[in-house]
Amino acid sequence: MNKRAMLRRAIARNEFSLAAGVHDALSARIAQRSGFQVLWASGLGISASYGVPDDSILTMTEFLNAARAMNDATELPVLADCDTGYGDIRNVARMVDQYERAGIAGVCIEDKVFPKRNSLGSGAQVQETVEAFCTKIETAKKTQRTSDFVVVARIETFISGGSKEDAIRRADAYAEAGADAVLIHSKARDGREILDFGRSWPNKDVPMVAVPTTYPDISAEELRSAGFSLAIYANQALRASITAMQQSLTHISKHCSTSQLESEIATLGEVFKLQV
Ligand code: SPV
Ligand code: MG
Repeated sequence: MNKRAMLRRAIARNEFSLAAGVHDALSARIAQRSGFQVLWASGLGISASYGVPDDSILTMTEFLNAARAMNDATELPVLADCDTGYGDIRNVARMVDQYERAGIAGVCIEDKVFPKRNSLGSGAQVQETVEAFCTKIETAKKTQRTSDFVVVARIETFISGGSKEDAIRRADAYAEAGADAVLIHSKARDGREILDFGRSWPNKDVPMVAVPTTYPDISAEELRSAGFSLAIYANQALRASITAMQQSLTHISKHCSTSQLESEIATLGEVFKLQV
């Protein structure tokens, strides 16, 4: 099965899958070996790997190169976080053309105005009009050459303080414009608005995606029961690696030795196994 068909199957309404947010080929391989079905080429993760904010600072080419490396290194389908589509509809058309040529299974674009700010940070969150974003989705769907390329529409209503009614209105409009799935994002700590949205959206054909970062007490199983098909664990690998690197490097600089650390860190043999 090709990777686009794999992604379609992974997110089908009657299926449930887990995606790991990754930022390079190495983290993508580790996610594959850990049992995930889908890779999320995280804009936050890729930006962090360059040491810059996730605020539309990197170019499309830098995000694409990272997604291509993940795709080439694994058998898993890559769903690429493409922020706002990197500009207006002409940027969206170029983006779809380039990601599709690189073999990426699908792209996700969010209904915020370019340049966007990371959804979980303190920056202002400015949403596109429904009409403007529908034009972006239509452009993406018209541009794709392969019928199974996936376009996910991400709704930032809850991120920008909007209502459930607005989120549902947008989900309906984006589905009508041709989106293959909708991602509903939230920064609430209890996850209630996400579960509520999942249970209330009447569309039973278009898959729903959630990103349980700020609401870790909601399990993947609860998301599944609320009607979601994909849970994206977008930044846990990045955060785990930051903690591990900080602890190990602080240990070495303090003790000027690695003898007490060796059993805590991956062996070179494990590194070599990830390089095949
Ligand atoms: C990402 O991983 O880049 C995302 C999810 O878009 S979030 O950081 O929550 O916006
Ligand atoms: Mg992102």
